[in-house]
Amino acid sequence: DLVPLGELLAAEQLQAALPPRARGSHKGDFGHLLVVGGAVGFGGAALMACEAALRMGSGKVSLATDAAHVAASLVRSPEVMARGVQAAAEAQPLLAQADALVVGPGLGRDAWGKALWRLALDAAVPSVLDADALNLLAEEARDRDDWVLTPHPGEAARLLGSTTAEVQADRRAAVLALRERYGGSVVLKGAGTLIADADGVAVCPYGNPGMASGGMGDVLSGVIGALLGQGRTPGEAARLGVLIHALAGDAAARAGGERGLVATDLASYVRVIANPRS
Ligand code: NPW
Ligand code: AMP
Ligand code: MG
Repeated sequence: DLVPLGELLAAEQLQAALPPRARGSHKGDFGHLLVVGGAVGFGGAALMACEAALRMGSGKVSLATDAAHVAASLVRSPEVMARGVQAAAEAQPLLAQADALVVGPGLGRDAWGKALWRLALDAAVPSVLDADALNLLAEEARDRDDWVLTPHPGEAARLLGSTTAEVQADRRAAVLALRERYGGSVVLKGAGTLIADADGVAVCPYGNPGMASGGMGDVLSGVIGALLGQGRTPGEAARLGVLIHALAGDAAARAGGERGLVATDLASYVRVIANPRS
């Protein structure tokens, strides 16, 4: 373990990467993100990705989800343009408007999820693939330069046809193997998240065990998707998104403790971290 894992991400990088907005900006300057996910029982995952994206500065956020979730989503987050899609083709007009996609939070792997997955991947829009979009990718491999894959160790194991223990035993080898096989930029989550992109491997030294609770990864996918929609390259979006998400988790833990930290606690801190002061 004397071999450096890769470049360490540093909080000091944020200020240069996140300058103040130009005074004459309008929402069209900050991208329209579409989140595709939320099978019955998992509507929260997709909605948390939407809310995180808004806090990361997306100009507009749309949600394509099971129709059962639309009313509740509007009550909780009226900023999100939530649409119920039964047949996957109903998502086509939404895909045509999007500058970036997040595909996968709570998507499921049944016929509905699979059909939406196919349509979204064929849209050739810069994308974050998370959760079930990764599980489906493991069943039907594809390779693209313009996506960010965000597996946790269990999803990474499915993508590599190995086990979680094998992934964790050599996380650097695993993240490089994922990038080799699937292209794009790859985020291997967990304590000491690794990012493999065209510039090599980066390590995130921030984040804390309070973040080991359901929905934290869904928030990360929204943060990275928002950055993709704002014109960042997949590598930039992955590195910056991981850094902001981890620092937001640390700020939330400082404020209220690690135990009992929940994913929706992060949103307001994402906003604070995304507006660094000089
Ligand atoms: P084990 O066995 O626990 O040790 P799954 P999921 C492993 C949605 N959600 N280090 C873990 O290992 C998601 O978006 C919806 C080591 C286990 O084997 C998905 O669509 C929510 N191992 C869907 O649910 C909130 C690790 O991975 C496996 C690890 C299923 O996603 C929750 C578990 O992963 C959730 O986000 C680590 N750091 N991390 C909602 N409110 O709507 C993971 N593992 O089987 O892919 O299940 O991640 O819960
Ligand atoms: P998911 O398993 O998809 O919900 O993703 C969990 C998110 O929380 C990822 O961004 C992880 O890196 C982060 N996370 C979970 N546990 C820890 C930990 N012990 N230290 C740092 N980050 C963590
Ligand atoms: Mg997840």
